[in-house]
Amino acid sequence: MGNTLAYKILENHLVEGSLIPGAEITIKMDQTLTQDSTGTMVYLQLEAMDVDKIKTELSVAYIDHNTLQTGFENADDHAFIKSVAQRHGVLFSKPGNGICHQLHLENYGKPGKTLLGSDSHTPTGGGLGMIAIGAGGLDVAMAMAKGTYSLTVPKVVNVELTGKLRPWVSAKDVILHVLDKLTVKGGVGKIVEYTGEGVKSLSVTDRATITNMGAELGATTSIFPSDENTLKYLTEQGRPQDYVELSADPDAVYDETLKVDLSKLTPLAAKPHSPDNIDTIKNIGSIKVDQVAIGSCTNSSYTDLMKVAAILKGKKIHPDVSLVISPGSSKILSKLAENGALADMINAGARIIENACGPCIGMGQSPKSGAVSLRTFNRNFKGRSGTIDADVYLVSPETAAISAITGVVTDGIESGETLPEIEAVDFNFNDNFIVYPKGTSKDNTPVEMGPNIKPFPRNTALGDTVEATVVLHAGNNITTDDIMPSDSRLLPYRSNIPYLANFCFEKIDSEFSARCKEAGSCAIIGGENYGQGSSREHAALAPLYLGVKFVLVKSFARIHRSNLINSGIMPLVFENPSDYEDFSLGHKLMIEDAKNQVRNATITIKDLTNGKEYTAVTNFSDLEIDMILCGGKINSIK
Ligand code: MIC
Ligand code: SF4
Repeated sequence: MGNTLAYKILENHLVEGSLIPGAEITIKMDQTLTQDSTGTMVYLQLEAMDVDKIKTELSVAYIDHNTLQTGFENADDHAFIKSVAQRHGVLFSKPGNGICHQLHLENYGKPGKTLLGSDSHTPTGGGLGMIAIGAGGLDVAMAMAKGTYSLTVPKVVNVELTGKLRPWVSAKDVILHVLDKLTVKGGVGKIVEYTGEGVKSLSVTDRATITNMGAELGATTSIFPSDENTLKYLTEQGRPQDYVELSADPDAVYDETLKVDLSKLTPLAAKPHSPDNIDTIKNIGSIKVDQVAIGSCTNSSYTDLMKVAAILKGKKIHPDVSLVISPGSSKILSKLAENGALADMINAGARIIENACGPCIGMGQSPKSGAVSLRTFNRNFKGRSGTIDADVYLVSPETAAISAITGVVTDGIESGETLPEIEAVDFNFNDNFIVYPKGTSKDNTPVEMGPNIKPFPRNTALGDTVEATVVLHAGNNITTDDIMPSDSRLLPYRSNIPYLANFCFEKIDSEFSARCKEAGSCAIIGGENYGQGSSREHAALAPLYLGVKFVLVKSFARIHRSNLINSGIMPLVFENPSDYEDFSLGHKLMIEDAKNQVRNATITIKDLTNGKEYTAVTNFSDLEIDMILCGGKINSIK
């Protein structure tokens, strides 16, 4: 029986455990990446661990999320990260260099290597044949300190691609189609592995668009083989020596298979307010568009932006549309400037903004009230754009560009326009945005701590009896954007949990933090796929700060579940999902003999308000039990 590519790489990196789905393993982590909005916590934690030498082959700290610098806070965070990076032998990518995932793909990703990133879209690296996983900041700090990462062995889903995409249909439509089939929780506990002759027709950046948005499936990661297209990409980036050929064995056995005929796909969109709310552009019809935003780690590659420039060339943006473009990296922007494509965009009436996450995380460019915004991004959760009543549609760069001209949602195929082939180019090596550390051992560079950088909250060891008041009864698919909103107003406070905690769950329940403070010891009840989306551990740290002891839901998203455990908060799952209905705000809950109960497969929760008893599934590994008993990962290491 042959092996999948994912398991081959995991096997090569196995430090502990065996590759059996559901078992816990520890793997060697070759590389890590951080970005600034999760990075401040990562480096505070790394400092707290007091390590002499980081154990990874390469670690990079990118600055790409908080680049507005509306006050001193963002710039202080950048300076803090730069100083700790310097101390610990971590490469520092200055603001303006571009978006972490695009930059990592261009400059550092290597087929067959493992990468852990404090950002949920780290699986972008799967486009190069890496096992690239998104995780909470503490796990990334640990990976730097120890060179390893522990995870539950995922199942492997095979997406078998045949055929070739038609013009106006692109990689974004492939992943939107997969999201339509598998949904935002369909990938939980799974790796999505792409195979089939259709793979050959997709470039590395196409593949990276697909693996990037695999995060929206809830998957642990997604991966493509490493083949002649990979060599071509690495050669264009000036590093052909990093190429190795990699693929699954021809007789590899998968847990599930989804067949996709690329030639049958049409332009698609994810309608408001979920990445799996998919429809064809044709069905959506000619809705009037107010804003078009092109960029983000999903669709900001050179080829994507060259296609956009070709569509815009000689045309005029519709008078009612604001088109903003944020290139993925400095290399891409400089190429667009050199070859005239940037002028084509500007002359058509596009607004060019910084190479950064920008509007994707609500850092500027919020659309007007009630706007329809077409975005080439990966998430369209309600309010994420910064405008609570905006309708955000996720589309391909081709659909975005043509719609910016027509002013209505437009299917490029129906438009009858021809799309030119984009020629590949070689990029010049440029590391002028990179600050190199002096060495890989800890040096004595002083840590620069601005006044907004506060210590992260720490939990205490689990007590014998846990009593908690229900402070929230939430629905399905709660995102970490719901739990800890992020926009230009709040992102500057990512290193200040006491302040940030005041805004916890703000968008769905403005009384939440006040209620927690009054209750003292709190419990959250939720539905399916609780904590989907971002890897931000702030969605666990703010509840920790507010006194949340456990979260009892129908099911969890992977990264958030880990972040809760890392913070010493118990993630519990209803044994009987219909019990969910019994709970409401103010119920007093009690877990007796908690220290022993957490070691069991299930736990009994008494509801002192209605007098009933409920069973919750724990499913904790030995490492997780230890963290919960100690009150979080840092305590458990100490
Ligand atoms: C996102 O796209 O939601 C973010 C912002 O990149 C997050 C990280 C964060 O919250 O800082 C992610 O995807 O992990
Ligand atoms: Fe940045 Fe958006 Fe990508 Fe998150 S999804 S890393 S905010 S570009």
